[in-house]
Amino acid sequence: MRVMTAIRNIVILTGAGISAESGLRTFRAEDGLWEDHPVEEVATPEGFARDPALVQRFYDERRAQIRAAFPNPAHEALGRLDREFAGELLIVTQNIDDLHERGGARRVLHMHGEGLSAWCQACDARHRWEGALGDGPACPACGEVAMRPDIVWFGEMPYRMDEIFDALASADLFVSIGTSGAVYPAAGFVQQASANGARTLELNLEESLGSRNFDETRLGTASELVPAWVDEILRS
Ligand code: BJW
Repeated sequence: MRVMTAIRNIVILTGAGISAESGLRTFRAEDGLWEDHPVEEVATPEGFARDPALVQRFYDERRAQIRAAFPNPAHEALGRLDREFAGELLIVTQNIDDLHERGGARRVLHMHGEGLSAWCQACDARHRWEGALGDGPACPACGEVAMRPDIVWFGEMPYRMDEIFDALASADLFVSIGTSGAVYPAAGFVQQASANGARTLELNLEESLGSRNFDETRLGTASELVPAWVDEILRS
């Protein structure tokens, strides 16, 4: 058993479960997004090459949903943690929504990209994008019509992996919130953190594929578990 010492360095991994209570659908629940669309159709570069109009429509709809959603108490609690925790903190999110930022968090890394960002395939520029891409807007930087959602699809390299691995190497606490542990490399972070000596905690609605890898799992909704855990950390 590990001896508890003061926590100075926290890495948090979040997944779709933290935004579920804001009305954004998770991926692998019964009402999961992939029901209407097989994953190969909308979340792979091959799917995009095959039918760009369909994929652009799919993400135009997701972008509108993100803009209509609001942060819930779990996002707000992490915003409070970011403001009040004096140590090192990194919130690595797999989510493409901006609810962490709107909940007040600043130290956020979007490893699977951002729904409100567009990436020009002609000049490599990225632009904040709140409207549709399906009607073929020109890139504000180069004028070409070649923009795609700035999302990491299956088979593509997630963003800023070096930063994530550095943070995992020095974390003394790793917390996973609302993720099924089905998608790599994120699903392997718990083992990475653990091997480097971090305590590991999972907060999830139900046991996940990775639960057995955590020192502790707490089951319940993110809007209940996360504020309670943040209180605990800020009191300690
Ligand atoms: C609640 C709650 C509430 C509900 N409160 N909780 C074979 C073996 C191993 C790996 C591979 C393999 N074959 C291929 C791979 C690699 C592949 C992969 O992992 N495939 C798996 C299917 C096996 N991965 C990749 O291709 C990645 N790239 C890659 O690996 O590059 C190479 C590399 C090598 C070495 C180092 C680094 C990289 C890219 C993955 C891209 C994922 N993209 C997506 C879609 C884009 C974003 C979007 O459109 O929104 O990202 S897929 C989708 O899954 C999305 C999510 O971010 C991601 C994770 O899902 P998440 O967040 O866990 O959601 P759910 O729905 O699965 O779970 C929700 C959880 O919440 C559940 O547990 C609920 O219980 C819980 N919950 N309500 C608390 N109220």
